[in-house]
Amino acid sequence: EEVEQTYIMIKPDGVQRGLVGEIISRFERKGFKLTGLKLFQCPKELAEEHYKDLQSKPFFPKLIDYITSGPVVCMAWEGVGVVASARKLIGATNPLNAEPGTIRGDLAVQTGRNVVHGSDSPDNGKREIGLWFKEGELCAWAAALEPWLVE
Ligand code: DAT
Ligand code: MG
Repeated sequence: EEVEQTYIMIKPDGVQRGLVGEIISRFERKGFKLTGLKLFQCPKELAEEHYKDLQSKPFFPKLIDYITSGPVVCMAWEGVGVVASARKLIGATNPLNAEPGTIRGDLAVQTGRNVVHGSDSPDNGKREIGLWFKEGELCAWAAALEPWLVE
């Protein structure tokens, strides 16, 4: 298994509903390392760049309105296999199909209000962290508990 980075974002509904602590806790307790964190009002251009692969979808304008409708919490997380593991912690895109125990399965009901984003590949993890964070906003740090999490 490789050490990877993923971009996780609590969407405006997660912030408005007071789920920030709950969501961050799930990644912390799993054993991943937080390397970037900020509350941020996303400009339209950045939302469009982030979701550019979905540009042709009929729901694209609504998606951009949703993501820019209030502050989001931007996070970079690092760890062994973190990209796929974070996707499992988050659950299926449609919260009604997401398993109980996942963030979307426990905390959301609709695709258009699915509270959290997670990168879908290590390459997109790097791309998205580069998109949402400036140099100097990320913090490389040695986690004292690491030997208790990774052999
Ligand atoms: P995910 O967020 O699980 O990676 P995705 O990358 O396919 O899902 O889509 C990005 C976001 O776009 C998703 O979180 C919510 C929205 N979306 C996707 N499919 C949709 C649909 N069929 N109707 C409305 N919104 C949709
Ligand atoms: Mg996606």
